[in-house]
Amino acid sequence: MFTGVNFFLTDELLSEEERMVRDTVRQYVEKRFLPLAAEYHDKAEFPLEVIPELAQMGLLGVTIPQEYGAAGSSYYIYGLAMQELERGDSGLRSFASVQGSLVMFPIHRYGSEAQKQKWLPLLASGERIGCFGLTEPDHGSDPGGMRTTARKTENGWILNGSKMWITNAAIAHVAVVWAQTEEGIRGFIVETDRSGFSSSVIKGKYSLRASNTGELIFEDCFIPDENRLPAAKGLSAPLSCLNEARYGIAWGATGAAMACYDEALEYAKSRIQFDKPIAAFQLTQHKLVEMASEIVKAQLLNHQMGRLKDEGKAKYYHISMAKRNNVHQALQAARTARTILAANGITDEYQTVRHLLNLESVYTYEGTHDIHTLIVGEHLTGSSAFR
Ligand code: TGC
Ligand code: FAD
Repeated sequence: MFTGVNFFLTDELLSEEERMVRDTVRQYVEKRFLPLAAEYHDKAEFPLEVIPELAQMGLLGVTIPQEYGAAGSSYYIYGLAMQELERGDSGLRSFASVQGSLVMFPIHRYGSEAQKQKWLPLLASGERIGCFGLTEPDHGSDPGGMRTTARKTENGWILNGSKMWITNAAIAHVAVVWAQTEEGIRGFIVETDRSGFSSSVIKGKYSLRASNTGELIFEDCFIPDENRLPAAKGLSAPLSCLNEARYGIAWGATGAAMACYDEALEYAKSRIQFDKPIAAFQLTQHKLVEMASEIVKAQLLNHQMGRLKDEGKAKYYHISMAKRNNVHQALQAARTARTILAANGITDEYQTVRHLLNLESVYTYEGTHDIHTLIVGEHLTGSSAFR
């Protein structure tokens, strides 16, 4: 049984409730998800069967208030839950991130009361799946340049354009879509059975295979007025949703690092070469110490970020620093763990290589490592280096 990494007694930083939620999700991942993980990675599908179970545990829209059918928990609990889900697979955490932070959050923050009443309970229960369309084929790091348009007509809007690399694209019932209008960028709730809407799956991924990734296409797709998010105005609206998801990713990546470290440590203690466990060689110990040290640092960063977020003091640049650091370190940990597992480390008998492949996507999505460098750099220096 996975017991986490408690080297600096970071478990003592948790309240009883926080520890209980963390342990519940941990056990779920261990007993229910991990036995499925390699199979779904191989099939390149998201395991739809887990959705009602995630909902049951309150993991869809963790911080959305209970009056809308969600858990109404703290951001700290949200973070711990994402850590444990990504200990299983980044695709599992991605599903929860997108549903909660990128679909339910914008509806809750920018939607009308009618939109909230209609959509949030269905999304919290997993009866409806959502996706978030910001990135386009020619606009990834620079979403402000998006070309998808929403043209005003009588009683509604006509959407034209496409969104690329969208998590849940082909399994979603509803998409939160960002488009250029005459008044600037606006957000729309688009049911995926609307005429003029289509989606396709991106095949051939080596990374995040147990996650559905695809394209959204809008061809004169009519959206009624009541589907526009009334309070979402300008690029800051979708960027505010990214802050929520990036927060969860900083915790999640730490979970993936913990999984790789745990697997490498256990392997090193039992694998004998030159008549000794490889854990007894100095070079292996150096690798394990580096991994453990970076995990502890990431845990402490998450802890402070989580407390700040619950106090309303976490700024976008805090979250960027944590996403940047923790994903980078998780990727390093996965690579190092793979070297300890050596040949065995390239098979799906072990989790490490799956995490390693997944983390390549995590390094890129929700703002690449470079973009987060520039976000933090701009805050530190006062000079923007994006353009
Ligand atoms: P810039 O001029 O800096 O900003 C435009 C407006 O937005 C405000 N703003 C923010 N607001 C909230 N949160 C933030 N983090 C914000 N950053 C900026 C800013 O104050 C301004 O407001 P206003 O009122 O003055 O208009 O915009 P820019 O065009 O220069 O771009 C800035 C940049 C590069 C930082 C941003 O565009 C960016 O973050 N790019 C990365 C794109 C990205 O992260 N895409 C993610 C797509 S979703 C995804 O990947 C899901 S994967 C999920 C999963 O499966 O887990
Ligand atoms: P580009 O923006 O083309 O960047 C290419 C390279 O140039 C990168 O190394 C980048 O860091 C660098 N670069 C760019 N600009 C600068 C600069 N100013 N200075 C220095 N270097 C720079 N998007 C969604 O909207 N919704 C989703 O649900 C979603 N899910 C995703 C799931 C997966 C599996 C993946 C891989 C992506 C997903 N994305 C999603 C898209 C993701 O957010 C983008 O891939 C990401 O923002 C980067 O965009 P890009 O791939 O077009 O790279």
